[in-house]
Amino acid sequence: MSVPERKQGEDGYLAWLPYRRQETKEGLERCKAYRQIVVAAAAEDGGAVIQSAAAELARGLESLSGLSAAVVNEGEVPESGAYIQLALFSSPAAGMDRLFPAAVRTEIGPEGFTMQTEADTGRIVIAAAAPAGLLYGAFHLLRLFAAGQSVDGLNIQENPVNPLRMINHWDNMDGSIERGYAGKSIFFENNRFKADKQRIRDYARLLASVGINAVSINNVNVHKQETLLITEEFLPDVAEVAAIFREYAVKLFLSVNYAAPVEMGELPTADPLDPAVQAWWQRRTQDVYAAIPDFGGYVVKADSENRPGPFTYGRDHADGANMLAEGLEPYGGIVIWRCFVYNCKQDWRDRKTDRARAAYDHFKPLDGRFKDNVILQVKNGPIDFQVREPISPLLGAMPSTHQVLELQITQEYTGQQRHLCYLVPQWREILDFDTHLKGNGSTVKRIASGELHGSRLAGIAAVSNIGDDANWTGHRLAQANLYGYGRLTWNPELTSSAIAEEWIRLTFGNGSEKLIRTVQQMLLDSWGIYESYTAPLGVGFMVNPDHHYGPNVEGYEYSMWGTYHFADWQGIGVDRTKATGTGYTGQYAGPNFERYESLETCPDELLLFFHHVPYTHKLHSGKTVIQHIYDTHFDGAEQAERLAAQWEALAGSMDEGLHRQVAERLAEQAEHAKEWRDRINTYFYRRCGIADEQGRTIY
Ligand code: GCV
Repeated sequence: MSVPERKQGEDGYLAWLPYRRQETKEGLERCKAYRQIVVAAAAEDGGAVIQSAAAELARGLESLSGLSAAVVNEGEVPESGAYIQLALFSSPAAGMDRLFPAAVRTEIGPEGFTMQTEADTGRIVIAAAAPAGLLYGAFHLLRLFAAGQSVDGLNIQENPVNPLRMINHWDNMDGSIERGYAGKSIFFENNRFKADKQRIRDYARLLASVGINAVSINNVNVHKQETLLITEEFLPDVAEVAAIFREYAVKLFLSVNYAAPVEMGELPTADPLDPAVQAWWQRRTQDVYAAIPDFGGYVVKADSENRPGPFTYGRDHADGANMLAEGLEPYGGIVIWRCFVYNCKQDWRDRKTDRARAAYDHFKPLDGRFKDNVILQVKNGPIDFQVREPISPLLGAMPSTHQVLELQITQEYTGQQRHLCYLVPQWREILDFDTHLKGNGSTVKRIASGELHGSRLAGIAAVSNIGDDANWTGHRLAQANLYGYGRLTWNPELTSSAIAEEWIRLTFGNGSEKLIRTVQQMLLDSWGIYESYTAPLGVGFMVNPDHHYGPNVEGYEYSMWGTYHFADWQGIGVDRTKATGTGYTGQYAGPNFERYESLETCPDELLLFFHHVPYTHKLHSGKTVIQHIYDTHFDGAEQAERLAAQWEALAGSMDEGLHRQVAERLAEQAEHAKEWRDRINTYFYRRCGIADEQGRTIY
């Protein structure tokens, strides 16, 4: 039976899984040939995930080929011709020992897969030790088909590099999303779970398709209503959502309120060393596991930005985290304890007090005190997801403690999905950064994967950028960030450019080389462009308070102690050196400490993060700081216009509605970039009175 050609992916709902009809005869023939999927595994082997894998293959090939595809029993295996077989290593599929000898099998971890095309029959066998591997293998194969690649002679072995590959939602039960830029929550509305769960299922597929294996569904700022998620009132709903994610091998976590026993009026204290508090959490945790036997665990933000925590009782973070961990331990659950801890009311006028120091100062002394089922979640930078920050010195600095790296996919400080900002290049830089903690090559990616310190629990988590907008992310091109996050977390060696190309091909098809190359270049340039017209030289925080959108040089919300970056008529920047400043540089290991401490070696792009300098200070680029500010802001605004023009040239090569939607956002970005340019340039011109060398108009 033939499947009618349908609109594939125009509104963006199918994201990178529209499985567009293959454009070439060869590609089409290939997809037509592989429309039978055979599962060789017993039902008790994790049936639901394997069924998802088979169903995804059938759905994908049907859409790619325009003909119906089917999952067939082993008994109905076609005698000749190609088909796809999904097989666990333990299952008795024909030829398994020959295709996957012991040496190959031992290379495949619990979530990995191997894939081979049998030379004589053309059969493609995807094999794995466990169901999740089959699901990831199925999506991998679909990527090859969709990109129009040959599947002859496949011989692939893949394992995810990071054990935990997680998405954190900052969704509230009233349906709002903290730092959400693409509509409302897909989970909650009116202080309850949404009745229609189809969208959650569609989301689970998207996550699994890029290898995500864990999700927390509610905001780390846990308000009154979300505190109740671990009670009998909401656990049945949580269990229903967990079951949907389970079919796609994604484990569910909840953010919990540290003061829940008090908030719920059940105890007078949340002191972690109080036996009544311990028993309370054990009881609650038991209830959670009764509802969801494979529940992942708790995510906790404590003692930060007015959230409750163990400090109230004179206890530290290890006391707090361990108490929760004890309750989770019998069930294999974990505590993900966030290190985004700082005192937002701190007076920094002494020029020694420094928010950037906080995470390291709080947590480093606690190394070795956390239970084995606690992971500390550390933001990539010491401040807060700015367009440019140094790497947090806490990453890897606690060799006896499990850590997970935290990134932000939602574009809180990078244009809020109204501006184009492809973040994969930023994440690559973070992952490739050498901390030198155990000699050269002690990169963040080796810390994140757990390899550097031999950690049992490790990985990467990131704040989600999706909502209930038809296309999930508001800006259609912002989908590339969610896609890229998953792919990079699976394999941090993938290049930004390769990931961009994959995403473009899957999203827009392979039909137009011009479209592929143009969008790829736009994505790759976008972070640099955004950086150039916003906060210069790593200084950060020049956004409006609270909502963090748009330029405001003195807009830091905790500015009651003066400007964030000490800009006056002579100079700008924060002296974070050990010699004369806050001493923050001393938190870095040897070579990095020296590099940042010295004005001579500090990289230009982070200069104002580490040093206070006169506007006339010469950068390595040869320009003065003030001229750099003027130049990058003029240039950035021009480049933002160029992005819009590049997109304009693609009119006619895609659905009109889609083209228009992105065009509108790019036009808005170009206008807004001018506002950024003018506000920043004017501010600094008025502060220092130094004219632009090129005599351009500064308003
Ligand atoms: C969820 C920043 C954001 C907050 C966020 C916080 C955090 O301060 O602006 O919205 O709160 O980080 O990561 O906990």
